[in-house]
Amino acid sequence: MEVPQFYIRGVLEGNRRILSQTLTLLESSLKKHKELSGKVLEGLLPHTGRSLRLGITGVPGAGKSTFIESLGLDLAEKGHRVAVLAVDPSSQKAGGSILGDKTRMQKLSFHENTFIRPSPSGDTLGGVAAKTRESMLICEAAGHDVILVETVGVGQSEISVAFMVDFFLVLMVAGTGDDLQGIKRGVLEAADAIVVNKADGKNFDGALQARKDLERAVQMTLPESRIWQTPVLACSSVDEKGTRTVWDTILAHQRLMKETRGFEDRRKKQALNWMWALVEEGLKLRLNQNSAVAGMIPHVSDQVSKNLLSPMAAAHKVLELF
Ligand SMILES: Nc1nc2c(ncn2[C@@H]2O[C@H](COP(=O)(O)OP(=O)(O)OP(=O)(O)O)[C@@H](O)[C@H]2O)c(=O)[nH]1
Ligand SMILES: [Mg+2]
Repeated sequence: MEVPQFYIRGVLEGNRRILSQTLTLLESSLKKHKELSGKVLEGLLPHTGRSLRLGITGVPGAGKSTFIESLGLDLAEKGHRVAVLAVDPSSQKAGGSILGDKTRMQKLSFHENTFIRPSPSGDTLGGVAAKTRESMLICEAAGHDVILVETVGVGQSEISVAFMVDFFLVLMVAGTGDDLQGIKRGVLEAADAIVVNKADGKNFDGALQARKDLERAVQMTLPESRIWQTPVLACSSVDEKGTRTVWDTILAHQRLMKETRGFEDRRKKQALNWMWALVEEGLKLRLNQNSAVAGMIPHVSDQVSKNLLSPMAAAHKVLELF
């Protein structure tokens, strides 16, 4: 096993092979790997933060990967260094498809300015999200200035991604009428833009109609007082340059956020939320590992289930021991 400096230097030099190795190290659950990756991350931290972090969510098949390939190629051609990461809760079980099928981003994966990393595996969504967040920092240290995070919008994963990016994009497809297609309120509130994809060929008219309907629905749902009014756009990820209007919108958002200090505030808030999430996770872990607590749990659980002890009193007992 190498020393931290090996990884730190390699990443800072933008060495792809070492960047990959560092991400693999980060994903390992072995204790010694965790310690090492912790040191590597600490060493890289001063070199992070200088990228635009973009999250893309949408139902399976909405075209997230195609969109990312199209936008990513366009940006890479302009000289940006693009990294693509994924949070895929389904990859823990069988059949997670995000970035699994490499052919979907073949062009992007061969470009010299890009780096693509499939979803890390993990026991919990929290674990996968944590690794994605740290992977993002490592990619930034390697000089990537645009990070695209793909997540499938089926559960909580999109919310954890929304909390780690500067711009959160919800990709939709036309076809289900004028409602918000089952987008959860939390997701809608977190969205910085909603994009109706596949606005091409025979879908074109339908997509434009869906865009209008969604716009109305968004206006009715979200308060007008926000600094940034979530726009609803339409695009085609298979047309050349079809994602450009979306990118222009992202840049306009970034300009506004930087003018109003919203950019820093958002990142600060995310960092603090992240810290507390880690504290909570750590506390739970320690609680579970505490032998005194473990010893009393069966008895206390039994009493609570038999109504001999109130849940509140039981919780106090457990916490007092800790
Ligand atoms: N016509 C058209 N087809 C598209 C467009 N974007 C994606 N597709 C097609 O839609 C299908 C699904 O696209 P993907 O990019 O794999 O979708 P995804 O959202 O990444 O799917 P998962 O990763 O499985 O959740 C593919 O057959 C794409 O070629 C588009 O803008 N127009
Ligand atoms: Mg995909």
